[in-house]
Amino acid sequence: MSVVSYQLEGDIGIIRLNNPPVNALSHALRLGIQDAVAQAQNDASLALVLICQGRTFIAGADISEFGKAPMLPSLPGLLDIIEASTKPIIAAIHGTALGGGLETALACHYRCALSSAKVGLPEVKLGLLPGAGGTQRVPRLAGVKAAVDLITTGTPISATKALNIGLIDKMLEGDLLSGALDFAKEVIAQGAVLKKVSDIDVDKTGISADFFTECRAHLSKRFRQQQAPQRIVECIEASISKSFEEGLKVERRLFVECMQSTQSAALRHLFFAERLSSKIKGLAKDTPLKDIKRVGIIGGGTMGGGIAMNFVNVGIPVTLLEINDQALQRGKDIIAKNYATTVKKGKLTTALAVQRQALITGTTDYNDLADMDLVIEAVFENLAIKKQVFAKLDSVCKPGAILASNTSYQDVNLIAESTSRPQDVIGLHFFSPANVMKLLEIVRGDKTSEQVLATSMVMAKTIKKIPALSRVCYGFIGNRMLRQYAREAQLCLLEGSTPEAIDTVMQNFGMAMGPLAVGDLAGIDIGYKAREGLTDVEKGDVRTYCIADALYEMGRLGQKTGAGYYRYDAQTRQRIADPIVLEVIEAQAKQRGVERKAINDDTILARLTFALINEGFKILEEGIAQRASDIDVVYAFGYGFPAFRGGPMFYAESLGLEKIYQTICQFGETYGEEFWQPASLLKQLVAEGKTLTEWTNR
Ligand code: 3H9
Repeated sequence: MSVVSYQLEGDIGIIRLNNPPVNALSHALRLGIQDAVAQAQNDASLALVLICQGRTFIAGADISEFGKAPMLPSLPGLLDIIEASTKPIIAAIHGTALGGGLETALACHYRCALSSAKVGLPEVKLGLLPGAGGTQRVPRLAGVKAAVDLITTGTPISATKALNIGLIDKMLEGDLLSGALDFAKEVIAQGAVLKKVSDIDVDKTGISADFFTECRAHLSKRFRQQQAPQRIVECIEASISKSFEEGLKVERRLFVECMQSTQSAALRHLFFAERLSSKIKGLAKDTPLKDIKRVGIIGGGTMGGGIAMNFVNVGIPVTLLEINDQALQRGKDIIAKNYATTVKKGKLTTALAVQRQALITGTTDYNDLADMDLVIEAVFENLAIKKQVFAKLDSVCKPGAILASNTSYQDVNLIAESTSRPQDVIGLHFFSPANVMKLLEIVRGDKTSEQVLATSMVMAKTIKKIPALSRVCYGFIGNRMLRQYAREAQLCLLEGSTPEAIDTVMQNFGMAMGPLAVGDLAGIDIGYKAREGLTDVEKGDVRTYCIADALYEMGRLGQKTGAGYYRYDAQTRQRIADPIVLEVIEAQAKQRGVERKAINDDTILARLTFALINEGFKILEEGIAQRASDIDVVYAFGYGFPAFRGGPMFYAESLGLEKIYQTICQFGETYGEEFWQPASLLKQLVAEGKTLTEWTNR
């Protein structure tokens, strides 16, 4: 079936697009629209309606065509043709008109939309800018400030807002096609005027001389190191200082620059990685799913409470189990406090917050979990306790219920063994704060059934999480890699660096926070207590945790005690470098016979990131992760790795595997082979001259 059809209905020509799933502007679609517009110029039509079939209006340019040889007509070329039509074209929008989709609508002479529709220019999230006139047409319709806001945030807006700021002309309810046809008749009745956005002058009122300088400064803070937001400002600035045609030239030049940047390649990689991570290799698409209508959560602490919020936020009732009434009340209070914060921020109404909390039932009786479709255990991180909980669940839960552990480290296979139904046991590793963080690591036990796996993937999407599949190993994908990253942070401290130097390097790299500031936020006691359950061999080299242990023993547990790797101002919570910490580090170095020497920023960066990458390769070669891009998803959505670097594995590829391999070998000689053994897969790819992408697609 053709992706574009054209049909005359009375005196209105209807151009229908049908390119599932999201009507992306592929070459075939562009060609089809071009032909339809050409055909309409010579027929009896007086106006044209451009409408899409399926779930949405055009969601943008076809991202999978980026980086390939251009095929005519280009999108800007097509939009010139649309705007030059001798008959007015009316875009009829439903679903989401995004990126090149909205730009297509803006090149039409009129726009109508269902009130449920959204419009936006999300290119910035792909490291791009709207490259088909968006930066020149939005300021003409909506003004400069609204344009800066819409295009630099990339956040779609509602049809109501779009109507208010002038991006659409008419809001419709009910059947879109009949509403659009009526609107077309109105346009014809009023003389079929060709309203071209490019003819409008940009309104400069209220735009001060330093408006754009302030925008740039604000954006360089908000989107640290990202190039696209700055270039967007340059385009919008051109919209007021230059003609439409000249402005388009600026936009085109900067769009091409963005398109060729590593930042955009990284963000586009993550776009597809995010969608691929929910697909399980070897699992049939039609694997039957289980219904998840009621969820039980064991443990009402920060984690359990946060997990509960995810379900009630999408209308799934939760039964929260705690050890006694007091603990239960504490749990409910934490949830209430979280909701109160959301309401205070204006992100939720009080009524909705109350409605959601009403979906949570508290209990101290395991028998109340008998009817649950899914139970998630979020108790203390201790294998023996978890096994007891699962044995209990096995005795009370109905057959077929999914029994999940929110463990960060424990062996899901051992947990499963404490039940008579290991096929129903799975790891669902949420990240703190669980109601906010996007990532959900789904841990597949050796016996976890395909049905439980497939259901968990769908459930993750239902609660708006991004899932990534991991096999069982200590720490799974994320924390196993993090351990190596933390190892290098500790060794750098011991060998000559400081918390501030390390955190600054990693923040400048783009991490949301440096590793030591994260340690203070999470609590230094967490790692200490986790180590208590390990043998000396499992703990690893004492140099990798002696400083943390020393701080723990001094009662410096991080932010919660006002001191850890830093001191924290009691009022402002501002972190301050603390000379006592340096004394602790120096004392530990002396005790371990380590001579402290300055370590430069490049070395700190390489040591920390290459430790992550090397472990990522090991995780791949062992089959713990399904694919390299899943590791990137884990790090970008769960650990604050800068999205514009694409995740650790994409970053490795962009640096070149040979360079990483050579540096790791050299680190082995300098810092000890006990820490630096290149992963066999890395070694193999370098020897074969292959990239990670080639290996993934093998
Ligand atoms: C642009 O327009 C540049 C122009 O300014 C200038 C050009 C010169 N292309 O997200 P979903 C696929 S840049 C290709 O799961 P949802 C997606 O990979 C673009 N493929 O659905 C997935 O494939 P699969 C600006 C695309 O309902 C399937 O569609 N636009 C594209 O949760 C379903 O996607 C954007 O950035 C695309 N543009 O969400 C919008 N979009 O099934 C990007 C989607 O094989 N898209 N696919 O895994 C979105 O934000 C969401 O997909 C959308 C639907 C909200 C539309």
